[in-house]
Amino acid sequence: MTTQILNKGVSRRRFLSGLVTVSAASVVGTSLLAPRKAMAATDSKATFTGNVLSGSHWGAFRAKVVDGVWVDTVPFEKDLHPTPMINGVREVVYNPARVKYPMVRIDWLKHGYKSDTTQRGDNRFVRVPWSQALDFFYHELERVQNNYGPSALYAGHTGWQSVGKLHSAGTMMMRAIGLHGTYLGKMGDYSTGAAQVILPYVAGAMEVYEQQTSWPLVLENSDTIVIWGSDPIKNLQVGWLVPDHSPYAYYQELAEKVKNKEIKVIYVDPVRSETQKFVGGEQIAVNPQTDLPLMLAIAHTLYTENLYNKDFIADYTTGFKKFVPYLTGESDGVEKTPEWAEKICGIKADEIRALARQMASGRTQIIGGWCLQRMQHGEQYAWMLVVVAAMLGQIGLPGGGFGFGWHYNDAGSITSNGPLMSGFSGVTGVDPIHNGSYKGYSTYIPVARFVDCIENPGETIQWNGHDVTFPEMKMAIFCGNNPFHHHQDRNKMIKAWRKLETVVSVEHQWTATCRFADIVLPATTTHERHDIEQYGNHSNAGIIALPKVVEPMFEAKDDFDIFRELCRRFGREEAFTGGKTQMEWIEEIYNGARLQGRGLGVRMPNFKKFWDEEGFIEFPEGAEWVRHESFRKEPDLEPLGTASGLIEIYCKTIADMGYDDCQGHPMWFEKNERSHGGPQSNKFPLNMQSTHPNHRLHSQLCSSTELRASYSVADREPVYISAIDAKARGIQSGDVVRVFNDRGEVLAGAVVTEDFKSGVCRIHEGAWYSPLEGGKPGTICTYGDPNVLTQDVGSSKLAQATTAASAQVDIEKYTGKLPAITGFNGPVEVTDINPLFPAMDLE
Ligand SMILES: Nc1nc2c(c(=O)[nH]1)N[C@H]1C(S)=C(S)[C@@H](COP(=O)(O)OP(=O)(O)OC[C@H]3O[C@@H](n4cnc5c(=O)[nH]c(N)nc54)[C@H](O)[C@@H]3O)O[C@H]1N2
Ligand SMILES: Nc1nc2c(c(=O)[nH]1)N[C@H]1C(S)=C(S)[C@@H](COP(=O)(O)OP(=O)(O)OC[C@H]3O[C@@H](n4cnc5c(=O)[nH]c(N)nc54)[C@H](O)[C@@H]3O)O[C@H]1N2
Ligand SMILES: [Mo]
Repeated sequence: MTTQILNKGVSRRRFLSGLVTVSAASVVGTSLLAPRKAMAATDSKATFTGNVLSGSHWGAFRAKVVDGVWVDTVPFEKDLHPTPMINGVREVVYNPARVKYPMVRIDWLKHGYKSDTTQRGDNRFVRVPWSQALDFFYHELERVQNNYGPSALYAGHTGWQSVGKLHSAGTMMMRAIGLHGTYLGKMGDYSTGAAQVILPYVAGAMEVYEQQTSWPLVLENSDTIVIWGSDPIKNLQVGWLVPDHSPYAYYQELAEKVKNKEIKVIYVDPVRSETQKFVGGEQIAVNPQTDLPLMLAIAHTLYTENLYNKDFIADYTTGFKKFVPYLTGESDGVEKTPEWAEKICGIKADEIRALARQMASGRTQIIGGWCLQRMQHGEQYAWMLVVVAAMLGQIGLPGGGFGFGWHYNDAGSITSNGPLMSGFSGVTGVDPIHNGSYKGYSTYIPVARFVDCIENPGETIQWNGHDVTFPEMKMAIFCGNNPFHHHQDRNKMIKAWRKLETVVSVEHQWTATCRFADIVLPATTTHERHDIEQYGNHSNAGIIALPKVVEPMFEAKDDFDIFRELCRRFGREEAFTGGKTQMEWIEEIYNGARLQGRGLGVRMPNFKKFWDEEGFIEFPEGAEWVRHESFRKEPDLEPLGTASGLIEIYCKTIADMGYDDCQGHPMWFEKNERSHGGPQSNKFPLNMQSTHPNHRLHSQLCSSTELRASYSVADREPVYISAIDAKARGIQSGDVVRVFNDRGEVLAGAVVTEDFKSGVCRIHEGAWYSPLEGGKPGTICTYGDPNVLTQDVGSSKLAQATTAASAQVDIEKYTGKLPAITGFNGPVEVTDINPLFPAMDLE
């Protein structure tokens, strides 16, 4: 998929070719392995030359610094499978989109909260002094709390920020704003919004973020592994904490076993994934959004051919009897046979039967991804996968059952015996100054419905058995996330945004969210401040120091200092800092782990030795582990967290909510738009995936110019299109194309590929929104943001999660004059206005 675009005359010197699987020691020069004495917290950096060990969402690395400038990046020698993205991290510090100074949108500077909000997005800003920007921020908090109360202030919406136990940008924001007043919060996230709501009812836990069975046990015990809509090789490149990439070694072993026919791996995916290319195996190229019919037909086969585990169903589940009439068609007149499913999902009935028999023929591990729950009725996929696993009866056995988190956070690695570090806390126990009334509005909203909330104040929706009444949002604060990348239906969003009086963005990259903000505050990157982080996610392989690599650029301040100074304005500075400096916080976090380590028999050096000399501590390896094993061994003593303590194939709690779009057992619901003969497919025949990027973390690194040049096509974000669909449209690799539907249009660079089934295309999420006419709804995006094309409706009344994956588009060759790409150059600075004497009435 990526190979055609990796040779564009860009200097390839820096880029590793694919995942580096050789021992990194052969890549790392000996000088890099020397102790890091020179990097003490107190050292002057301006002229520093040397190597700094640090970490990121993309892994740990040694930064090569010359005269205070970060010039090169070498993967950490303990990371045997570093991602090529590590080379883009340096460019987070140095790129044209860095937020350099506090900036205020010109019309907001003139008229404050009464500004002309239709100008938002035109990207004209005025540089102001820090003190003034923070005065504005504080003034707006006061005004909104006094005039409207907490429900008008939205400040709990967080995102992928950066690693570091201290500098958690979202936590800093919530701690500081929470000291000033209460505010409107959010529930759930974009990642697993549907699965995390339904799985606790069905399987007793969220399942998505939990550790999975240790890979060595899977490799030893599984006969078949079914990877259902998941791409671990692509997605394990990043981690919420610093990833150690240790699972890649197991995927290599798996590839060996596939080659030797010891394990069969089957991918249910409309696309030949990076994992399939890495591991090998067979693909069931299901039509997009039709996995439920396929799963139901598997269940039907298991049932009618008597291949299901009756003892497991009897002892560990509840409600099977209420589900069977749906399978047989007794309840709705439609028998869920493979022949029925074939017409919808595009997989031959015989192939479906063979798949069901294969799964029942031995030990089968089911690995489910999350994209399938990021679509309409996404809850059904998660539920039905558990039901199929329950019918196979191997839940809790090594190498059997289901798992929903294998592609995330080093899952399947062996968790160490080390202590876990705590972090900076979002709550202080100190009362806020303002604690006003929510006036009958909800105190929280489901996160993916936040634009609906702005658009429809007063409206009541259903969410997880509750009424949620949208308040009238007036002010929103974003810190460590990028809603103008992550939210769906950009043009709807731009229109709704105009209702907000004041938007604050704390950022180090001039994202589209900054363009659509009123006050922009420049933050430092991780690499311009000190911090500490866990090395390895589920593996918790150790602790790594994240010392400053370079001095802060321009006027950037640490989130800690930004919010500390904000809190000073209302007398809560001490409450915010807890009376500690940043280094004291880092030391305390370390010492907490050190103390815990003693109880575990893990000896750690004192903080000074760790920080000044070692910089990295490795924990002793822990024991292998099997997910759901305790439940299987002792269902009475270790019940699941469901109402019945059992797996709920029929769930009374959900049935009692009375929702039409999520009922008492898993079902197939038609989508409002779908490819392959589904609704809207005549008009917009291609399902557009906006899966997670192979070359980025969401929108992060998109502004890394050199890295972007390694994958962009004609300077645009790639759109992957099947050879058949490309031929029918006269499109070739390298062409600039227009991707469009009734919601909007984007330009993108075509990559024609045999990896995609006809009727499916893909633009990775996170491509920066780059409007031709900034702020104008409907304007074409010159770079290729897929969220111009996605729809913004909830998955169902149960979870109200994002449905980004339910999007239909068409593509044509673009023959017009090519517009320049607008997204990556920062703001248009207006200088003929005196920022110190704004016309704005601060009342
Ligand atoms: N169409 C479509 N849309 C999607 C998805 C999809 O699959 N398809 N996936 C969704 C999912 S699962 C997710 S998790 C979201 C991700 O959505 P986000 O979390 O909003 O995405 P990021 O691009 O990681 O945004 C993080 C922002 O924080 C900034 N940042 C980094 N470090 C710091 C810091 O130290 N301080 C401050 N103040 N800022 C910092 C970065 O520059 C970046 O702009 O996207 C969602 N959107
Ligand atoms: N490189 C990289 N890794 C990441 C991230 C990143 O931004 N970059 N983000 C991280 C985050 S925050 C999250 S939430 C996770 C996301 O993890 P997921 O949501 O699981 O990942 P995606 O990459 O969106 O999609 C996974 C697979 O679903 C398949 N798929 C799409 N539609 C269908 C369908 O209709 N049926 C079937 N059967 N399969 C389908 C896609 O082809 C793809 O192979 O990834 C994490 N890992
Ligand atoms: Mo996510």
